[in-house]
Amino acid sequence: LPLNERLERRVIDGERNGLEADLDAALVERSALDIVNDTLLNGMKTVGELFGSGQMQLPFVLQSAEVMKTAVAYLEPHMEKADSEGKGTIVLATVKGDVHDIGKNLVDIILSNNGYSVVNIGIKQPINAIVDAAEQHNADAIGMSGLLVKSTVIMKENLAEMMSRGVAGRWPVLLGGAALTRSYVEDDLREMFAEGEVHYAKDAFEGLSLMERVMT
Ligand code: B1M
Repeated sequence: LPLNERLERRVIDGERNGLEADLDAALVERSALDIVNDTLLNGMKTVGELFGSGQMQLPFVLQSAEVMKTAVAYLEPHMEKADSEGKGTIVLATVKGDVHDIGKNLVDIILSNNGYSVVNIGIKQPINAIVDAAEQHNADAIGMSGLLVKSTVIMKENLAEMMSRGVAGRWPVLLGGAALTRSYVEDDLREMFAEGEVHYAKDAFEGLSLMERVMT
C-alpha cells in the first residue's frame, strides 16, 4: 500500500508495529497536522462507521484508538508552535459519563501550540469539577467535549446548572464533539443559556478561532 493508505490502515487495523517508521516517512512530505487531519482522522472515521454498522467489535475500536493516540503523541513535537504565550486560559473536559478523549486532546494540542494555557481535567467530568477548575485556574473560558448522544443532553444540563449557580456569565463555553450539531448549540442551547455565551466548534481549528474571538 502507498504510505498514506498504509497509515490510515494502521488506525483501522489497530496495527502499531512500524507506526513510527511510517510517520517519519510521512513527515518528510507533509506537516504533522496534515497527517493527523487528512490521514489518521479518516482512519478513525472508518472505524466509527464499521463499529456503528456492527462490523467491528469494541476491543478493536479500542486498539484503533490506541494507535491514533500513539500517532498523535509521536507527531505532536513536530507541530508548529506559536511564539506567543499567555493568550488566555481554558479548562477542557469530556463531560460526565463520556470517556471519548481523542478529540478533546487534539483541541488541547492545537490551543496549547497557539499560545493558550489549557487545563485539561480529563474524561467523565461532572459540572462541579469543571466549574471548580475554572475558578481555581482563573480561566477565561470553559470547553466541554462529548461524543455520545447522551452527552449532548449532559451539556444542556451543565449549562442549566451554571445558570442556577449564577456563574453563567463568567466564562464563555465552547462545545464540541461528534454528536453535537451547530443548530442544537446555536439555536436550542443559546436560547436557554441566555445569561451566558455558548459556541459550537466543529473541529479543533474552529475551537482555536473561537478562543481568539472570545479573548478579544
Ligand atoms: Co465510542 N462511540 N463508545 N469509543 N467511539 C462513538 C462516539 C460512536 C458514534 C460509534 C458508533 O456507534 N458509530 C458511538 C456513540 C453513539 C451514540 O451516542 N449515539 C459510540 C459508542 C456507542 C461507545 C460505547 C457506548 C460503546 C460500548 O461500550 N458499547 C462506549 C462509551 C463509553 C463511554 O463514553 N461511557 C464507547 C467507547 C469507545 C472506546 C473507549 C473504545 C473509544 C474511545 C477511546 C478514547 O477516546 N480514548 C471509542 C471510539 C474511538 C469511538 C469512535 C469510533 C471514534 C471517536 C474519535 O476518537 N474520533 C466514535 C465514532 C465517531 O465519532 N463517529 C465512537 C476522532 C476524534 C478526533 O473526533 O472526538 O469527534 P472527535 O473530535 C473532533 C470534533 O468533534 C471536535 O474536534 C475534533 C477534530 O478536530 N471536537 C471539539 C471534539 N471535542 C471538542 C471540543 C471543543 C472543540 C472541538 O471545544 C471544547
